[in-house]
Amino acid sequence: MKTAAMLSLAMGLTLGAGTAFAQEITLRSADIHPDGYPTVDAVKFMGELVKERTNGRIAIQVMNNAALGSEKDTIEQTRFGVIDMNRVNSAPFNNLVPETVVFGLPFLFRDTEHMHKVVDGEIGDEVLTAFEPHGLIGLAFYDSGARSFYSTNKPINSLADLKGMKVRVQQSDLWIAMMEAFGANPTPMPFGEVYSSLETGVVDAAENNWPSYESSRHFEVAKNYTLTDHSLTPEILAISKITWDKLTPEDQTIIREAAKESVGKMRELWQAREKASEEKIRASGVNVITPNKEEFAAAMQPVYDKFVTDPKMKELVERVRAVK
Ligand code: BDP
Repeated sequence: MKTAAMLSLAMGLTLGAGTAFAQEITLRSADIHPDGYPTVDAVKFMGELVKERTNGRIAIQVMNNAALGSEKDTIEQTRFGVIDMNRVNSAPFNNLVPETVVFGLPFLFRDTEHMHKVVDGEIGDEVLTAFEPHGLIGLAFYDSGARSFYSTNKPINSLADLKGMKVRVQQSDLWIAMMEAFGANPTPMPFGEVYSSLETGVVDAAENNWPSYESSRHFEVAKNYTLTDHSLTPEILAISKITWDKLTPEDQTIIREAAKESVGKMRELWQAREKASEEKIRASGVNVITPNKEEFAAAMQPVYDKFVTDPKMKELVERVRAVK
């Protein structure tokens, strides 16, 4: 039988002080967001639950502020067990785990309540299970609000204004196709490069929710925010399968449950942050535009034609729509 010390070494994890109750396992969890962002605090909350329930044996160390790299890079490192856990938007997972595409489809969720019902139900569980063949265990979905466009010089008042605009998108074929269907010119890049790209004119626009638009300070350089609410794509919390397989079934259960319990906390934090970010942005004098959303939604058929082709995906979309 492995001793705790050997187990820790084998996992490449931090050793504790060596007493019976010392911390034996430290799971490093990546996030690109700054301190105080709801995703960061939700994983910290999960860490407290895990610590308590393992009598301090397992700790989660949130390495946020992109300390471990951009989302696409950290996903790879998590698959290879270099990083234990990762909180990432679903978009950078789209190419790797095709089932995640469904939650990013434009205007598919009617509202947040609909999205919650879907991700909390059996469809959500199926999508989380779909991570496993790719070296990851999906633990939970976190809220990410609705994404909308923000632009530097030219305000987006209608769909026609997006024509030919260089728009930053997340690194996902779905998102590239979405921007093309909007008539824009998509430029995929990591989140950390967006501020300077907006500032220097590498891109004319980007899109995100209120909290990210605010925390990244993109609102200082792109002062027109058009509330298209085109996608409610959630965040994903996943753990490396390599790390997972080294944990005991009991510890796996503790982690799974704590992740699920952090979802409620995250939703509370999210609601408050969304409101606070919106207030801050409006007070800063950003030109907030309420467009005719239907015009934007009507342009999305090519995205569905391209991504909702096989019977499995068609069925998934139908089932999402059927959730009342
Ligand atoms: C934010 C997500 C973050 C993404 C970012 C982006 O929380 O995970 O990296 O958008 O647009 O809303 O890249």
